[in-house]
Amino acid sequence: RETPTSLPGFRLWPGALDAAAQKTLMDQVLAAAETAPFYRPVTPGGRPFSVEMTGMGSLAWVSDRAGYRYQPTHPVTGQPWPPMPQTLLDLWDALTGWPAPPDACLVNLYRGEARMGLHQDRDEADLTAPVLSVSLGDTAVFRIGPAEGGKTHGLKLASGDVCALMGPARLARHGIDRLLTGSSQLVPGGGRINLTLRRAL
Ligand code: MD3
Ligand code: FE
Repeated sequence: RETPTSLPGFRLWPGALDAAAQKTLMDQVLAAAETAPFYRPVTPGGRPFSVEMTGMGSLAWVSDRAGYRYQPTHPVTGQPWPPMPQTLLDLWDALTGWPAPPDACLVNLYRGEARMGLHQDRDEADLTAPVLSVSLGDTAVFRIGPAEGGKTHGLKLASGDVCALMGPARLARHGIDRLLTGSSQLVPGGGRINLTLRRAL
């Protein structure tokens, strides 16, 4: 698969997780969702996201009428987020080499027509720290372009693919156009799960 050479700081590891590792991680996410169920956030304007979300780790990103922020508790249950699986901490170390561990994992669930519009991730305190993304389940068409705007590049993210956004790519505009529904059987009931590991604080 081709990677966008025009975006220094974007790295893609196709098939970084083999089938067994994908299944293990899927089971860990499903176990976490038992105590921290997927919920549908709303924008500050009150518009529901088409993506459902939950989190793991000491913090996770939330959105509601009060705005976007990282918080230590699930917005529906009020309970702390479940811990980040060690496998994800190890993956962060191996692929980013960043000296500090991620403190937040946002878990996005896409089903059917769910998508995510082009945006920048800038709610984290330290925008020099990388973001690591792990895709599970159906393949998605991911779009990424320069922070300043301009031409974007579409590429497929398949189950087991991992990408990192670091340095000059950290403020890239990016989103998910659509799913290739039925391309994987990994997510029970179908769809795609994306995990993003970050340093929020
Ligand atoms: C590029 N998630 O959670 S992951 C998000 O597939 C988000 O659910 C998408 O965008 C998803 O904010 C895309 C790939 C990704 C994640 C973070 C980035 C790309 C990024 C941060 C900066 C630049
Ligand atoms: Fe994002």
